[in-house]
Amino acid sequence: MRHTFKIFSQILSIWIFAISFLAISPNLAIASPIASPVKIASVDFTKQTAIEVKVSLSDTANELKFIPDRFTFESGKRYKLLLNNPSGLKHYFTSKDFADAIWTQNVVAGNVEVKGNIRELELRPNTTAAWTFIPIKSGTYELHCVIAGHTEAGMRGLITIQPSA
Ligand SMILES: [Cu+2]
Repeated sequence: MRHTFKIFSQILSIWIFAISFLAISPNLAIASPIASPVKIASVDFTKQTAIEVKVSLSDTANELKFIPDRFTFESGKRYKLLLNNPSGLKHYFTSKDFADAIWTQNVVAGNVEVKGNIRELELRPNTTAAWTFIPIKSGTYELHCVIAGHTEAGMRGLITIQPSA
């Protein structure tokens, strides 16, 4: 009987200790990792404001070059490449490796919006197009115009995708 009372009083004292501890530290449960899980940031890349970059395919003097001919993009950012052909000749913006390293949201030309993968763009004289994309894979990609003689004459460039900062 005495032994039972001793065990009972020990259990009771443990309970009193536990209850008083919780009363003193009411934030203990909230501070536990189960109560406050790590928040994982969700990012919708397509909702970023597009960074506008302009490129001219040749010029009014029909020079065979891209203006500018060097581009640097950052992986994970959203860009709108505004292409313009002010010359009297048809030109191409061709960079198939670059096209494989990006995700194309759309290409808008005139009243038409094209969604899905784009490999190259052909711009007839005095036309424009807007290519919205998000770079995915870093690297340096060669750009050129596929019309016979144009690459050789200087219609080429380099596109660099840098890893996200
Ligand atoms: Cu050309």
